[in-house]
Amino acid sequence: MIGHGFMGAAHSQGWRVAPRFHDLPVRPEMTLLVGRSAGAVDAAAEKWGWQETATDWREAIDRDDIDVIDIVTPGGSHAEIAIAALAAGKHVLCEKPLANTLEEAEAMADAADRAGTDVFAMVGFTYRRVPAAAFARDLVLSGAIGDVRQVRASYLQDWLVDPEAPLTWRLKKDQAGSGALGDLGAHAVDLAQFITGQKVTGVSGLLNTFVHERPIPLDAIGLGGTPGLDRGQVTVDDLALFTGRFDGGAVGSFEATRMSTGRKNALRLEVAGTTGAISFDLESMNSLGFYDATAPQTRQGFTEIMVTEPDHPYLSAWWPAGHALGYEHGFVHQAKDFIEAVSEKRQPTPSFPDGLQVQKVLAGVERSAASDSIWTSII
Ligand code: 4PW
Repeated sequence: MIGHGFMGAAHSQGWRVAPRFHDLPVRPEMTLLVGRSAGAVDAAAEKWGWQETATDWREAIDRDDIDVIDIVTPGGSHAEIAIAALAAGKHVLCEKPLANTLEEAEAMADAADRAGTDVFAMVGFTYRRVPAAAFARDLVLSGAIGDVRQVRASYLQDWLVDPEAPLTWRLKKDQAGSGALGDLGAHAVDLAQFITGQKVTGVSGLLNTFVHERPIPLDAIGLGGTPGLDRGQVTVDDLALFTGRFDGGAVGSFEATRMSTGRKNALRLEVAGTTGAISFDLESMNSLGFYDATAPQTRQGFTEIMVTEPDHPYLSAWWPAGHALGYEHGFVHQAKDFIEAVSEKRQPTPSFPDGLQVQKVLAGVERSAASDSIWTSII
């Protein structure tokens, strides 16, 4: 695994726990953890259970005993590492968004294609693996809400409300590609497409930055860090708002921000169809709202389905009915799905072309937001 920040901790949990709860065809060995600072990577490896460490990612690519490269670095290095790994015949799991730019994402999808039919690459849109989200897709694709007409998707967090929150890499375009758009909006787009089975074909967008300068951090802790005395420029969006059309005829609205006061990790999706609707909220991730418009009128209303039954997606491996799961289980399911697909020589999803398609949506929003011709001023 290359990188050992917040996502490094989450992915480590995935690799470690997946073979202990799920019956997998092979058991992953957590061989090598790579990070630029020797002290920090050693400490992370000790804490999360990696056998060895290195300070140069090329060491992982060069080793014959490593089959999978997991990339959890900031987006600016995804393309270089993934392309080198695929050229060396390694399977790749890469954190989202796939890359910082459309060009990089295209090069990554090409590299995955060139790697041949026995080498696989997947992008880490983990929330697909939350059981309630996977169940929402099952419901929608089985026709339980009829034809999908409307999608309302938002991903709201609030860790950047404070203007003194430090200028971490997620606020720098060269490292993160974009702000809330790529960090959170990418998840909303992937989840909307996954649950509806439809692809976004066009967008109209607005991006806004509320706080233009922040303290440069002295260290990195989770999503934040300790603010220092020097200040630097924020070079990404704080808020992305956009509408989109889907290839199956649906129309959607999307909102992504890390400045929505009071919302901590609210990835929400409401899908309205001709005979019903579903409503998902990551902050209540063990349940799913379902409305059945074909039920007798006197009994209609959104029902809260507890998605904690063994017959719900992923849940047969866990606890008795009603015993809830949490954030990290998505990463366990991601590791499970990746290991199963790769060892059975099947393409795991979402593939790099799937990641590229989301990147096209992000790039479209940026183009639209920068274009005066789409914005209609009324004053
Ligand atoms: O899944 C989310 C990420 O894409 C997490 O909640 C945090 O926000 C970390 O990065 C983004």
